[in-house]
Amino acid sequence: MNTERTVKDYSTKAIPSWCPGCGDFGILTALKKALVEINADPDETLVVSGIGCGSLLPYWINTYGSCTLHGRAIPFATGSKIANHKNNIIVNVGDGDGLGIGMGHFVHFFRRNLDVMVICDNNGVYGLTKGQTSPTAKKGTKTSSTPFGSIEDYVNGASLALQMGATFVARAYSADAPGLTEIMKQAMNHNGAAFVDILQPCVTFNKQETYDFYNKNIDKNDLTAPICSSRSEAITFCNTPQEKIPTGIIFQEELPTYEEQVPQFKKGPLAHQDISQIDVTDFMERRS
Ligand SMILES: Cc1ncc(C[n+]2csc(CCOP(=O)(O)OP(=O)(O)O)c2C)c(N)n1
Ligand code: SF4
Ligand SMILES: [Mg+2]
Repeated sequence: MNTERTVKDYSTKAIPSWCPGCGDFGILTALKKALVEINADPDETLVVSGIGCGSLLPYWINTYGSCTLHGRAIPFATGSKIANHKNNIIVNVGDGDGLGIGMGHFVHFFRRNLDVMVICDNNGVYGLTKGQTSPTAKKGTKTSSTPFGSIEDYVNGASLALQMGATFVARAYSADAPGLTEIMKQAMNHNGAAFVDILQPCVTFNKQETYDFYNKNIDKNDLTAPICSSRSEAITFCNTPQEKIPTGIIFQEELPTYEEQVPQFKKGPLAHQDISQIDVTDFMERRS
């Protein structure tokens, strides 16, 4: 345990405007604790989100932060990582943000294996716009947009991330503070693209996946080792209906990251390289 920084170093004076009891509070607290555990320098940490209730998180954490456009957190974070690959970059998306409008970015992101952690505030609704059914809502979910129950089946973010090459995939519960903190810590320590699906009760609009529901239906796995030992086993595991919802580290493997394979990064982050003396005349002539 690091003693150099405390949660206070990542805290802001402003108080979150989430509804009392919202699962997003647990995510913010666990993220701060995980940053303490890895002793992350707030000046070298960037939290990027899109638009949504959970996506307001960068306002209330004392690191660099950006609330981008709805569904566009991942391309913004990718550009930031390319510009300075030494920074610790966290992407925080909602289920609508990451797996609805932003799904194209979500799937391509994982095949690149950039060393970035993506967390998804998975509440099964579009919270900010008053609780419409989101892509992760189970078939039959009743909300204002599907009053007779949704007809479509749901998107399984963990399975999708695995199929696209994510090298660390986990599922956590926002009310399990120690478990979520430990999973985030391991995801940030992992060298590669990590995805953490966070079951997050929306106390205002999701009347099915409540704290009571999750407290009864979660199967908490030990966090000392991944649940599955191969990618194919993990994909099958995620796609097989279980009696209870498993949380824990589903799969992890070490593969070369995108950053390690870009020759230009060997001299250090692009943002720190002196480009004042670069002569592009030859390059421009060859292109004309
Ligand atoms: C391009 C665009 N389309 C739609 C919206 C409206 N909008 C804002 S947030 C949101 C959904 C948020 O849901 P989710 O990502 O699940 O986050 P939550 O609020 O549940 O945390 C939508 C549709 C928008 N801001 N921009
Ligand atoms: S609407 Fe739901 S997700 Fe949004 S702040 Fe309220 S409880 Fe949280
Ligand atoms: Mg949502």
